[in-house]
Amino acid sequence: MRLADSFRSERFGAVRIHELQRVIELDSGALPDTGASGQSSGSRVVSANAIRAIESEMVVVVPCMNETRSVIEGVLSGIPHDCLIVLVSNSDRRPVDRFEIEVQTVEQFCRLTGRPAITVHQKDPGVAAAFKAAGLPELIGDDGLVRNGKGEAMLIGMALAALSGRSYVGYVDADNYVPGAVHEYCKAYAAGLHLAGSPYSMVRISWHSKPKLRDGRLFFSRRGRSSEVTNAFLNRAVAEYSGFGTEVIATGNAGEHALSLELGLRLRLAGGFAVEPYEYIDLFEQFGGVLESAHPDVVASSVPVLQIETRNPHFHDNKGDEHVQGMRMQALNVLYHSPVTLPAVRAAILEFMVAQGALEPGQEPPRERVYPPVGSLAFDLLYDALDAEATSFRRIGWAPAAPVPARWPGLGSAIPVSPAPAREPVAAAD
Ligand SMILES: Nc1nc2c(ncn2[C@@H]2O[C@H](COP(=O)(O)OP(=O)(O)O)[C@@H](O)[C@H]2O)c(=O)[nH]1
Ligand SMILES: [Mg+2]
Repeated sequence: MRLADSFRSERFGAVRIHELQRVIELDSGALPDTGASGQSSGSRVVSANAIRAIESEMVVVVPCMNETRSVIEGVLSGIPHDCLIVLVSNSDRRPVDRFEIEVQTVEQFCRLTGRPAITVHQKDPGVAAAFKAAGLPELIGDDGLVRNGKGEAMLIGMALAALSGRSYVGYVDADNYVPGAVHEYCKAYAAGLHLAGSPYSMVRISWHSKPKLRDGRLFFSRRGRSSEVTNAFLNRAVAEYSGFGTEVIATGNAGEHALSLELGLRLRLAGGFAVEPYEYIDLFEQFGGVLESAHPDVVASSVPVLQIETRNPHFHDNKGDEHVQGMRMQALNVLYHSPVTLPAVRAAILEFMVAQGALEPGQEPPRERVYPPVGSLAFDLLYDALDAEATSFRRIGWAPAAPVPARWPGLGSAIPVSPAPAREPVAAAD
């Protein structure tokens, strides 16, 4: 894969956000790697071997809620062979058990391709019991089951990725209509993670266009409705520290993204659709140099965020205006309540939300749920309870390294169980 070079980046403490890099060639041939710094010719090649090396260490999590079987099949077909597939479903089990249909689809795919996969259902009482036993009772709602939400599904996926012993986790939505797009996202994850050159790295996708029908014609729009708002406010939050306006963040809502587990297991994930924008905010909170960090070793290192613009059109299920509005507000809710967000940004968020009719004047935005880091879990207890109690936990040609260690092997020390205390900013980030 050949990517355009990223010439500029914006720093927020240890977090280095690289400007958007285009995919120039999906397949760059048998050329050797030119990913190393100092070999810049406007583009960088990541060799097929380097991509494969990452893929064989990557878990791809597919959050899925009531998507059609043929679309799911297409998504599976696009995930590179060496990645381990984890399907986390919140699909209806009555009147028709849609989860069973999904499991059959995954099983059949794995049989034909000779590859492993894991499936799990978010509302399986055994899954709730396992997360409780492993030390994350916050995930459980009043009904005694894991809460609904995409963030919650991603958290389960990350925990299973850690159980697998692999080093990276990537996310691909189950409602992607174009298998070639899924394939490109995964290749871009691997290329980006290879180029990032840090144990604590993240790659986020910005698709080039999203086709829509307008007056009977296909129109390829550049940005989603929700992304524009989320990105504008995230950029404003960064600019307020540096004193310079910026448009560096183009992937605030990126559902398609991947990260090293070294980083992922330290992050606090938010619930629902706040999960993606909150990843940026938590990076700023934990590694931005503004608040005291529980991980001074990471702050002393570097946390690169690569943003890659892919070529395939992003074609996914249209879930309507209300859904988009809801997502946009969840992003603003988490930004508003973050201790790193400066007062001018908070005021702008309030003003925007009132103008949108999402808030009454004088009201505060609601708080979103934020979970402790997945790295705080006792993985041996998690596995034992899933194994014993979770009937939806299907291991298709996959078994963990025995015995499962309590802590993810890549983490030097245990991750603190409780989130780092929220503190007021003490110093400006650079
Ligand atoms: N497991 C699980 N998946 C979910 C949940 N909510 C949404 N999803 C899936 O997450 C992906 C993204 O959700 P979607 O509603 O399409 O949001 P958008 O694409 O960001 O507008 C889709 O594959 C959904 O099926 C949930 O509560 N649990
Ligand atoms: Mg979607």
